[in-house]
Amino acid sequence: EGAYSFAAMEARWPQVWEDLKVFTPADDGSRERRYVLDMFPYPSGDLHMGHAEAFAMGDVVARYLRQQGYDVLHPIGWDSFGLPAENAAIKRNAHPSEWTYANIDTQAASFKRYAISADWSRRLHTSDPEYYRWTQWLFKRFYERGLAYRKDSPVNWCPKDLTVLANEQVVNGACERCGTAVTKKSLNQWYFKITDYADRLLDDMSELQGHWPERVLAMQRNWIGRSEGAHVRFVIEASDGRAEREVTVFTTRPDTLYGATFFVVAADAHLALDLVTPEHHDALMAYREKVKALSDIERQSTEREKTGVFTGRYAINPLNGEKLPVWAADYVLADYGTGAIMAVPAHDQRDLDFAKEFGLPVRAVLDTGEEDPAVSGKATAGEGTLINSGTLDGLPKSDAIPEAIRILEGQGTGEKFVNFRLRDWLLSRQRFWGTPIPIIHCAECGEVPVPDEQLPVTLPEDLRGEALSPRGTSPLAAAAEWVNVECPNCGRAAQRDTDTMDTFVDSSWYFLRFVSPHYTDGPFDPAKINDWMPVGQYIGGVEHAILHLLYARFFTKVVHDLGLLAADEPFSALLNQGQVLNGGKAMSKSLGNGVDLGEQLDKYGVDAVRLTMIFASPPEDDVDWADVSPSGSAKFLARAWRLGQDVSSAPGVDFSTGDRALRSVTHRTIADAAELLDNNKFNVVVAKLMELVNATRKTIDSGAGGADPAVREATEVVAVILSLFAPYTAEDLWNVLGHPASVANAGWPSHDEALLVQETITAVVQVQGKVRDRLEVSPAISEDDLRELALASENVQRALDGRGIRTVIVRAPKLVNIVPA
Ligand code: ANZ
Ligand code: ZN
Repeated sequence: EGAYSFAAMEARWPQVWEDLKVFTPADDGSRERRYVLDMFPYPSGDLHMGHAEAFAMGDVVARYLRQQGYDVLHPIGWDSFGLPAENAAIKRNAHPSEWTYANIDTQAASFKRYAISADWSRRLHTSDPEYYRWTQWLFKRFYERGLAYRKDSPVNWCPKDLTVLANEQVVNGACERCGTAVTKKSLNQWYFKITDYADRLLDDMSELQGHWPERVLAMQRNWIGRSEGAHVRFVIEASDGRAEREVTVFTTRPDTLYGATFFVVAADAHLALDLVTPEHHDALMAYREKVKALSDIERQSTEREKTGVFTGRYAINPLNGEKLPVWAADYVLADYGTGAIMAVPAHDQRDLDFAKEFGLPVRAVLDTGEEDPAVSGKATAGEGTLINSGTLDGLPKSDAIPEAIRILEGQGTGEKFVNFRLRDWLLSRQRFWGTPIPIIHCAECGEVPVPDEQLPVTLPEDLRGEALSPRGTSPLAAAAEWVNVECPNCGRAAQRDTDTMDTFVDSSWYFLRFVSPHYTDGPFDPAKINDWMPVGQYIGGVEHAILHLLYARFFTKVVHDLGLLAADEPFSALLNQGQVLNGGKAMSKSLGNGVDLGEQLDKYGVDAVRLTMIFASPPEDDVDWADVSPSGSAKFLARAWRLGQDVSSAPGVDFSTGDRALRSVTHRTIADAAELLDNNKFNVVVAKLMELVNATRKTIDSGAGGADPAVREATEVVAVILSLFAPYTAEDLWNVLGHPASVANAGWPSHDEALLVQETITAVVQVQGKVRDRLEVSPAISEDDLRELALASENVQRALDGRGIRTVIVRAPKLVNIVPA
C-alpha cells in the first residue's frame, strides 16, 4: 500500500464523508440525542491556532459521543455581524458583507480541511436576513414583555470608534476593541432588562456547579454582585430656595447609622445638580467636568487622593436626627445602588480617607477591639459590639443589622433591600453592520414595533465605504429611503429606529436556531427544540466567562418564560480550552511570535496538528507551541497507520484465539479511554493509544506476527479511538483493514471484563526434577497458593503415584519443585 501520506488522505476522504452524510444527525428519535457545540467563530481572516485548538477539543467530544451510539448534533455557523467588517468596508470602499462572506468562505474551507465533524447542512450566519429576522422577532417579544426599553442615560462612549460600549466592553477604563480611554455621554439608548433576571441568573448557577469551570461561575457571581443591606431614606433640609426632599441610600451596614457623619452623592449624577445650592453650583460644575474623564476603576481606587465639593445642603439622619453635610464626590458611582451614600468614616476606609481630606468628624460605633479609627487612620470593618448607638448599644454587629432595619421599617424610613451590581444590558449601537432594531418612531403613536409579517427589517444595500464612517449617529440615519416609512399604526410619515443591536444579541440565541436553521415559522421549530436543548457540552474560551455566557443564559430564561422552550439554562456543561501560546506568550503581531495555522497544516498534516493540540496538555491548560512536537505526532500517526499494513488476518476473524497479553492491553485501553473521555482527559487517552500501538507492534514483530487475531483486534481499536483525534489517518487505517467508511460510525468497542484481569504467567511444576505440569497463574500469586495449586494438579498426583512428599520448593510465580519421600 505504500507510505503514509497525509496529503493523499486529505484529498480522498472529505468527499466520502460528505456523500455518506456521516455527521448529519438522524434526528428521528431512534437514538438518544446529544448536542455538542463550539462557540461559533467570528469571521476575521482565516482560522488561527486558537480555533484549531478549540475545535479539535469540541470534535473529540462530538466524535466520542457518536462512537458511543448517540445521535449527535454538532453544527457550525458564523457570528458575522460586527465592527471589523464595517471598518474594513470603510477602508476598502466596500460593503461589509463582501469582507464578511469572503472570510466566511475561507474559514469554511479551512474547517472542512480540518475535518470538523460538523453537520454542514445546518450552517448559519447571523448576518443573513433569514437569521436576523428572528433576532428581530425575539427583540419584539422582549419589548412586549417590557424587557426591551429605551432610556436616557450616561453611557460609556468610545471617542475613537464613536460608539456606545456596554459595561462589559470597557476594560480598565478603555475600549475593549481599540484601547482608547472611554468617556461618558448622555444618550437615548435601548436596554434589555437583564436585571429582572439577576436573582435567577444567580440561583440557577447551582445547577451548573460541577459542570462549569468554577472560575467562570465565580466571575458570573461577582458580575451579578448580589449585596444584602437596606434602603434608608434621609430628608434633605430645604435651603437657599431649594425645597425639602428625600434621598435614599443603599447601605450594607445599617448597623452603623449612628456613625454617619456626612452624606455623599455621586458628583456626575443628576441628583447632585438637584441638590446643590446656587452658591456652590459653579464649583460643582467645574468638578463634574474633571470627573467625566475618569473611569469607574480610577474613581473607586483606594490609592487616589479623595476629591469632592460641598453642596451647601444637609441630610437628616433618620435614627438620631443629626444634620449631615451633603457632599458631591467621584468615589460614589452614579449607577450603583442609589448613587448616594451615608458616609461612616470609622468603618469604611474610603469614607475615612475623605473625612481626613476635608476635616470631617469620625465617630466609631462598633468596638472591634482595634485602635480608634480616628487615631489610627484605619477604618475597622470587622465584627464587634455596638457603641455610641442609642438602643443598639451592646448588640453584636450580626444582631444590630436586623435590629436597625426593624427600627427603620417601624418609622417608615427604610427597609431591607438586596442590591445587584448587574446593570441592564445596553444593546443599541450607532453602527451599520448589525441587526436593525425593528421599531418605527411615529410623532403620533410613539414607538411602534414593525409587524411580525414585515420582518426582517433588512439593512440597506446601497450604503458602503465612507458612508459607514462613524459620526456618532448611526450610518443608517443617512439612508433616507430606508429611514422614512409609513407608521404601521396610523399611516403617517414616520422614521425607522436607526440603531443596530449589539452583536451579543445575535450570539445569545444561535444555539437555538441550530436545531432547525431553515425553519420559517419561528426562530426554531417548537416540535424539535426540546429534543436537543440544552446543549450537553459547550466548548469555548474563558474570555466569554461573563459577556456571552451571561447573555445567553438570560435569553434562554426569557425564551423559557415565553413558553417556547422547556430548558431554562442553555449549556449543561462548559469546557474552557486553554490558549495556544508561542514561547510562553500569547501570539501577537507586536511580538512577532504568531504561528500560521495553514503553514502548520501544510507541513505536518491536519491530523498531526490536531493530535498535537490534544496531546500537549489537559484541555483547560495552555499549549505552548514552542514546546510541542507536531513532527513527533506525525511519526506516531505513521506508526499507527503502518499497523494496518501488517495485519494479515481477515475482517471478522475470531479474536478469542489471539495473543492473551496483547488482548489484555487492548481491552484495558478501551476501558480506560472511555473513562478518561468521560472526564475530558483527552491528552491521557492519546498516551494510552501510543502504548497500545507499541504493544501491537511488539506482537507483530514476535510470535505469530500480523496473522495473530489479537493484532487485528488491537489495530481496529486503534483506528476507532484514533478517529476522535486524527480522523484522516483513522479512516485510512479502517479502510486498509477492509472495512467500509466511515470509521466515525464504527461504534465504541466493548471491552471484555475477563481480559482486564491481570495477565497470567506460566508456572512450571517439576516432580523429582522432571516437568510434570504447566499452570497459568497470576504473576502475583503467593507461595502458598502456588504450592496448593501444584499439589492439586492431576499430572503431579499421577507422577507421585501415591508416594508421600519430603519437601516442596516454591519459587513463585514461576517454579515448583516437588521431592517425593
Ligand atoms: C454605609 C457603610 C458603612 C457602608 C460601612 C459600608 C461600610 P457593596 O458590598 O459593594 O454592595 N456604596 C453604596 N452605593 C455606592 C455607590 N454608588 N458608590 C460607592 N459606594 C457605594 O457595597 C455597599 C456599600 O458601598 C454601601 O454600604 C455603601 O457604603 C457603599 F461601615 O453604607 B455602606
Ligand atoms: Zn403613528
